Amino acid sequence: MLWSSFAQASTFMPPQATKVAESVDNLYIFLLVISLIASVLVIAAMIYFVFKYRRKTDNDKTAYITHNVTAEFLWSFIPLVLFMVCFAWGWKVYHEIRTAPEDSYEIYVRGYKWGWDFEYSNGLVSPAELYVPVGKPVKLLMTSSDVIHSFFIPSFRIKQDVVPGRYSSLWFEVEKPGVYQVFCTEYCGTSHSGMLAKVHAVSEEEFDAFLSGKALEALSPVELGAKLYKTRNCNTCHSIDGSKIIGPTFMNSFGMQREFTDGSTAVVDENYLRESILNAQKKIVKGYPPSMPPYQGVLSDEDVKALIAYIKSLKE
Ligand code: HEC
Ligand SMILES: [Cu+2]
Repeated sequence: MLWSSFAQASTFMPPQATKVAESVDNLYIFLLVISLIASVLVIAAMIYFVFKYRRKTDNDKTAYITHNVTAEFLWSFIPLVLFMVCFAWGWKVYHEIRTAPEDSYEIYVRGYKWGWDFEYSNGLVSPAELYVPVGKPVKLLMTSSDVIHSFFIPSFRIKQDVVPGRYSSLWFEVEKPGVYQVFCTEYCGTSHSGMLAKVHAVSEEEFDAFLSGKALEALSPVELGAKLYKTRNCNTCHSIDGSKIIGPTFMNSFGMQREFTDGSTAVVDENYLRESILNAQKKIVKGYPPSMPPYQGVLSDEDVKALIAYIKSLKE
């Protein structure tokens, strides 16, 4: 549709991947256009009156004006009509965004500091990668295991707070296959900006293959660890090239001697890595802040094993 591609181009929005995105943009550009027209009219009238009614001589007198029914009616009635249009249109789009179709495919979402887990009806848990079938309505049931987060997919024009202790929901139907970015849009601490995920909108067959878990099992522990390092956002605090970010680098860390804030020391071995990943607060490495979140209950034994294998592999 011409209007809607105009809407997208003129608002600098990311590509519209859903029908809802189109509806949101259309309303948005309507608001933008009428605001623009109103501003031009008001400012033009103002400039015109400034010249027309300016004080011309020292003893100019202001005319005695009581009121003007026509003018007063028009400046009330025209905005009223415009506001009612915005209200009705907005309500329609809001309704579209809030009501998930009955036959939606349900996926559970868990937000935590700092990442997203997606859980499917067959028990498969996918960190940071949300796979959905194209052309089918999908409903997300979302909760948080710590603080308030917010789930935002710009290309779908939808966003919803994710709150501990209750479920909130969102729905969408992706029209075009592709990969779309997810952001957390509620400031939630140090790595809030790294709290990212990707939506993979794939064909029905690819979705079924993903659900059967084939793609995941094919990874070796080191490969899985490398993947978790990114999807679990370890990379926001730990580098793998020797540089210091927020935490120590993983490069060459295995086998090193570590000194802790309480004066004790330890060699970096498998058990130390395991404890550091699951409960970093137990031993704080000297010279670093105690800012690493605990991963107990977040990462599975399998995940921890893979991360350790990955850290061990980073030697030069
Ligand atoms: C918010 C930043 C942050 C995130 C995210 C984070 N860490 Fe850490 N990590 C730290 C800091 C800071 C330290 C050093 C202080 C300490 O010992 O707790 C540390 C220490 C460690 C240590 C001990 C390192 C050593 O060389 O002694 C390991 C192992 C570790 N983190 C693994 C991980 C893994 C695996 C992840 C991802 C699942 C992760 N961290 C995510 C900040 C972070
Ligand atoms: Cu967040």
